[in-house]
Amino acid sequence: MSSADLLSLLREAGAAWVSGEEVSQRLGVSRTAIWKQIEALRAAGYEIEAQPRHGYRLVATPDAVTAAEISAGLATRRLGRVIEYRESTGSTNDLAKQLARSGAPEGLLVVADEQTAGRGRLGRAWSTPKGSALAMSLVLRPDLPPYEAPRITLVAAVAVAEAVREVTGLPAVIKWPNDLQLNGRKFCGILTEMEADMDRVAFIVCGIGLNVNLPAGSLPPEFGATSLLAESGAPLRRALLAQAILARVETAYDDLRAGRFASVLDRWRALSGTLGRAVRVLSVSGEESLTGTAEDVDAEGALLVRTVDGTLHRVFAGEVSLRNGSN
Ligand code: BT5
Repeated sequence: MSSADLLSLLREAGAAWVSGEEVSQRLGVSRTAIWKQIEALRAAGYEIEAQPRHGYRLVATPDAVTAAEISAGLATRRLGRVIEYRESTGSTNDLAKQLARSGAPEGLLVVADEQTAGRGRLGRAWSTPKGSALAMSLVLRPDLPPYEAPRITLVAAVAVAEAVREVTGLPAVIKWPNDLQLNGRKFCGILTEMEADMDRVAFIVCGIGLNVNLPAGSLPPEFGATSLLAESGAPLRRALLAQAILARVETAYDDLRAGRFASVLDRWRALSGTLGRAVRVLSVSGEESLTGTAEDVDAEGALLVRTVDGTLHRVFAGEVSLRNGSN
């Protein structure tokens, strides 16, 4: 018996007591073994009442992103059905890539309570303080040519924006190419990486970093960052948000695989804070910039920017800043 088995039994019972005898019978273990697992669960932050006459009762669960917490109530069919949890790891994207290389199936989720070397694009760092953020990476094996891989970033951005709106009611918007913002401040970043040959993607790792319960002011001001807690004033159970995100990613990913990517793009457009705005796009090297109006995003994830001379430019990478506005 693992503590996860005991936990699901207690969860099943809800607010009711489960007798020691029932636990012993259903899990086929001794009272002493049960007690050891109760202690292990308590050490992990679960509040469990124990009374000789009644048995055991689950009173409170910690805000954990463990496999047990994310699995309980997860409504997906394929994504996140297998979870690799780490209390602390360098980068969940790195671990997911390593597992994908050794054959991890589509849908594997790597999640960590803390990242010590979280990564953004172009070798930038991503902060994931312990106990308050969501850092997770999905292994996907879509049948796509490599140039269509950026679609996965659009899929994830739509899914996160929809999930955050659903769970918190906050008006999350997407900022091209891979940020999500609230009130012009970034609370989530997406890092999509792939391994491919010339024609086909071997696997994609889609990493999502989200500031959930970070207190306002806990990140350096130059990040222009915010968190869901800072915006709503209410702490949120991270596992609940992870479940909502996974469910939304699965739907959008199914749309992509079934030839309905146009519907994902339409939702991206509707959730975008970039389209229709006057923008300045700085190239990856930081040496060139383009000023114009962000007109649209295309099926390869490129931003279409119209400059004053009327030319439409396809921009594949870069940093966007909104003119006459904040970030
Ligand atoms: C991103 O890069 O926004 C992608 C971040 C992806 C993180 C996830 S977490 C799970 C998975 N495992 C990983 O190792 N990575 C993925 P980029 O657009 O390059 O933005 C990076 C910049 O955002 C940094 O240079 C900082 O300015 C800022 N930043 C760093 N940490 C932040 C945070 N927690 N919240 C908001 N901004 C942050």
